[in-house]
Amino acid sequence: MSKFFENIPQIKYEGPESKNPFAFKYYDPERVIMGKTMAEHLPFAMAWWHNLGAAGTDMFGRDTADKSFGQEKGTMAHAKAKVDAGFEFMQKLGIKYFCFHDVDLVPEADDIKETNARLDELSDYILEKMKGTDIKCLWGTANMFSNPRFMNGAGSTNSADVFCFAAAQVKKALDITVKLGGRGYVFWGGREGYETLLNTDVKFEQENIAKLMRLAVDYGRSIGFTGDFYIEPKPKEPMKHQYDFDAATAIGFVKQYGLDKDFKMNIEANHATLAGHTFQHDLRISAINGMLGSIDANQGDLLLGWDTDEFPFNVYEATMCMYEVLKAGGLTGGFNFDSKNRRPSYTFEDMFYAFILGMDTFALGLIKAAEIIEDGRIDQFIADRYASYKSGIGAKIRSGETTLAELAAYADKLGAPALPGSGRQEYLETIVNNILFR
Ligand code: XUL
Ligand code: CO
Repeated sequence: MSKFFENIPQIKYEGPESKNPFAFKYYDPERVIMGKTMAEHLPFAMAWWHNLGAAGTDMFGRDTADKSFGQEKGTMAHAKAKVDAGFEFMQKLGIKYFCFHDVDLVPEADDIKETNARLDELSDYILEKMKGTDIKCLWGTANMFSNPRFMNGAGSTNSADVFCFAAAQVKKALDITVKLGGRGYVFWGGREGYETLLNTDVKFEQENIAKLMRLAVDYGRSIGFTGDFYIEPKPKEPMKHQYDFDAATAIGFVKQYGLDKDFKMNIEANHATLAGHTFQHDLRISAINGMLGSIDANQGDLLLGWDTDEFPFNVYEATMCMYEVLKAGGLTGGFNFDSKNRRPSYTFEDMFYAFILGMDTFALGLIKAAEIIEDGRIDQFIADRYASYKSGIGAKIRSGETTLAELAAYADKLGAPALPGSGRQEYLETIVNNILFR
């Protein structure tokens, strides 16, 4: 094994009383909760781009972290050193999955044939590395937003040549995902949107995005990809308006274009909050449509209007997330830390602290969500709240055995109906606090 992180010990579970910064306080992979181990509930993944690539550059300043891993950046030697560092990192934390964009793996060449040859070489190297470990690919994707050719989108571009280029990248990214045993394939439409309607044919662009997705499904199935395709909704940034605004919009889109058998949602916390929702909201909307597939685990800063991709720290949010995941019966995907260290946290130790924080936050969320469900008071309250639909006129409404005229006649007899009953929000929030802090 490589030795990039030789000063960092193997990260183990030591429990909430531990003061060891290189230990889990809540993530105990073997602990059984509601019939499954924590490791089964929480298939954590490392995002290749943030963890092995992002070095702190922002719009006002350059890198603060050294992610050269002893090689010159932009070379295949560097790409391989990232594989070595990534596997050492995942093994030290007990992380079983990784996610990648094509150009996270290798430096992009001017000619796509050369980029694809590099991807073949590097994926062979990863496959070799995977042997003897239990590390696998969670999902792959194509970066169709960084290169200037995608300035007007990929599926939604005005240029048929650029559309073909996007198709070529999707094809290769699918090949590599299948080769690495990926569970899923993601479409995040960072530039699938518009800056101004004055130059945009929205219907035409949306039809073309759907065509690219259909072509991807057909090709993926033809090469033996049996996993889920995911849309990762986001309302804006980099575009002013992105078509996959939120879960509800993206679900409507896949249903409209007949893609709903093959697609689920990959919900990112910080994208949901940018759309003006809670993380829990987009998880619930996906789950009730049978489309809660995977999660990009991070958190935003509600004081800032952009995608800060912070490591998850908010235990309330994580608890409500895990409540939705448990209720939905789990994910077909996993929990990808689409999160990056803050710019001043530039050391290798910080990379480990960040993952320990994120994994412990979700582990604690899982423990608390299971306690809320097992406690039962919230579920009971919700069941009671809708009890008027269990019998009588309510049951007829639910079963569809009534007419508007019958309901109007029923209302006539009521005079003024009673108030619908207290929502008891504060009582319910007290239950959550009580379970969180007992
Ligand atoms: C960008 C984002 C992407 C996707 C994959 O906001 O979340 O990294 O997860 O393209
Ligand atoms: Co993401």
